Amino acid sequence: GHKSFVIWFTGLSGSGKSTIANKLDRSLYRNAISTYLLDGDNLRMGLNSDLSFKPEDRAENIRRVGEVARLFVDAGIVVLATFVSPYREDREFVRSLFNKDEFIEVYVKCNMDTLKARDPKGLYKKALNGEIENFTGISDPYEVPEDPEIIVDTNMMSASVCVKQIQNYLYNNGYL
Ligand code: GGZ
Repeated sequence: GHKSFVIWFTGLSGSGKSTIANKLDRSLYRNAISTYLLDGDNLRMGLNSDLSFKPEDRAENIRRVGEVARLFVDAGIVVLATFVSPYREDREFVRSLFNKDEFIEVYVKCNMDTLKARDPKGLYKKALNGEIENFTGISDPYEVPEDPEIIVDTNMMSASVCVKQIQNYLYNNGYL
């Protein structure tokens, strides 16, 4: 079998984390790799339904997801995790649960102007109108990753090209 690891996608709401992770997931599946996708939207409906978007609750959200990812990796599964995970300290905690070669941080980068223009769920509009508290990038900070393994820029590149970039990283570093 293959070795298991986590690909941790961090970036603002609407930056493209889920789209890229879903495409990558399908491509890994076609390569007979066992994967599991942990997503902010679905985890917050169940395991983390008690948590808000206040800083201490986001920290707890990310802590729990990190521990779940650890369990999946122990079970031999490749985890794709997509969380805004805006605070550096919380991401570093998750990283600390893994060996160096088990954790790949992908910063999904996108301009605020593009995010406001895309805004498929109308969240930026609401946040700008003050209808959503602690909205990342508007009324709450996003701490840009200092040394991520991969940066994909979704202003410049399609989701397919971003997936290709990640696949190249995995191939060049012996993950595939
Ligand atoms: C950021 C929020 C907020 C606030 C609701 N700030 O685009 P989406 O809708 O589907 O992705 C966002 C998701 C973020 O949940 P995470 O668990 O990934 O966040 S964190 O890692 O910070 O704990 C967005 C929606 O939830 N959403 N309110 N205030 N995103």
